[in-house]
Amino acid sequence: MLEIIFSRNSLLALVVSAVLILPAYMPGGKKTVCKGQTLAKDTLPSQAPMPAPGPQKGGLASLYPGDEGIERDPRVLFVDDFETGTVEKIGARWGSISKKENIKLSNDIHASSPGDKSIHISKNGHLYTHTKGVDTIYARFYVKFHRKTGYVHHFVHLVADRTPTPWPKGGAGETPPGDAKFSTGIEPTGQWGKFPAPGIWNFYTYWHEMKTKWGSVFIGKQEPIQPGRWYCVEVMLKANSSPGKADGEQAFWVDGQLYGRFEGFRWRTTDKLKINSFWLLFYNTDQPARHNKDPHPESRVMEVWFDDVVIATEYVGPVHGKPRGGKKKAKSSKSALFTPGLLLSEPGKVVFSQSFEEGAGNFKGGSISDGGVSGSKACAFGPKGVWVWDTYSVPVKDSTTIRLKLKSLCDTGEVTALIWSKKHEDNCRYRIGGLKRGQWRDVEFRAIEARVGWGMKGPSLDRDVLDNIKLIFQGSEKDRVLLDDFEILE
Ligand SMILES: [Ca+2]
Repeated sequence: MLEIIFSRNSLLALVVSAVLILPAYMPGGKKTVCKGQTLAKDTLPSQAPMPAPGPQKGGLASLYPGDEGIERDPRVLFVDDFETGTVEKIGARWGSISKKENIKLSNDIHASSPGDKSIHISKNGHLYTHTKGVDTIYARFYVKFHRKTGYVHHFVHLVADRTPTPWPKGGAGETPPGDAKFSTGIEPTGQWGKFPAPGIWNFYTYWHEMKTKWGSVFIGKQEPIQPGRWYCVEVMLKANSSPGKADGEQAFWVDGQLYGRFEGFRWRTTDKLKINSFWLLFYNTDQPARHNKDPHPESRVMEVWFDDVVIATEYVGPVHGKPRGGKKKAKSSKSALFTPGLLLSEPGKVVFSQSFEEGAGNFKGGSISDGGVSGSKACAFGPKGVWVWDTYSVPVKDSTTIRLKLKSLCDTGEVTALIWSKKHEDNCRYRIGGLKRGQWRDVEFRAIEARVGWGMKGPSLDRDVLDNIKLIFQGSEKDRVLLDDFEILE
């Protein structure tokens, strides 16, 4: 999954973002300004069960010495202290792990650690998980880079994803639609060789109003990260309060000190888009060594340790004090994606289906053929496609789902679904990739994932009516793809 990462080409982005958005935190400014205080009060839920401790009071962690029991606080969304289970079990509860062979448990722990273990990633790897969708999120984690670390390509991300999948989606060099996705990464950057590896912390951010397709960079306090030293890092991402308002924010703290705060973002165009994904990512290529003119990239050791991840709707802060009962283990969280319907409403009942046993029905352009699923009949179609019109009519909601099975009988690996939108007077598209010759592929997508434009960056079918579909592919006239078990669910 790691090949689908963003790619940094951000000199231009840096210049653009530095001009357009001034950081609220000015290096060298008075520390007593501490806007974080106001921030925490502003985001306090009116029925908070306990007073919300802002950064000045040590955060949620100050209520739970040694983080003991912090996972039971209703404001806490996800906890992992890496004290429980093997790497495989950790990957299973997060929902997605990549390059498992590079990930190990370690006895290297930070000075305030209430436990015995951390997690260690060498070269490349990730853990990816989901929380309940929220409008404001804080993610605190401990991190240490190897004392011989080089520059890092991509690092830890927070993501708002309208249609979350267990794995991180691609998006390198693509501006995400404002109703579908935004993300921010807290990353070390060498700033083109200005700082020794791994550099200083910065945000690397993708949203629909970013000024270049490679995202934007936001620099906070320019204090070089020391290799071989544990840090407590905390990231806040706050969505804009309504689609028309540019009052979104992002901020980060290092060892409890505010290092950067940035305001004025219209992150999203619908409040149906929530922050719901956390990506503990360590991604390395040889590109950052080149960009930072590292004279000795061969001597670098690309390794990192993480520990004590706490994700909450309020400021968490560094681990405070010791657990009452000595060493402790948290009850580790599980991905919110394991709770059906929590992040995305489940598909409703089947409102239309066609299995081609009694002929093509209202499907045009194809021909009935043997070789369907489990010895049944299927519909074979060529590059010009197969289509069905005015046979069903379904108001599009988040739950509206299209299911079908495809088998390529030729070399084409991709079929495009075209759905005509009366609202937009244009085709909405959804690309179905990864087809392998001679293999059935189960396809399921949401109607709201189909979008106008070749790049699928235009408006979606949201609140439209789904009453047609056409499947096409690129190939020669003789090429065929089989379609079977087509279904529309409410
Ligand atoms: Ca631990």
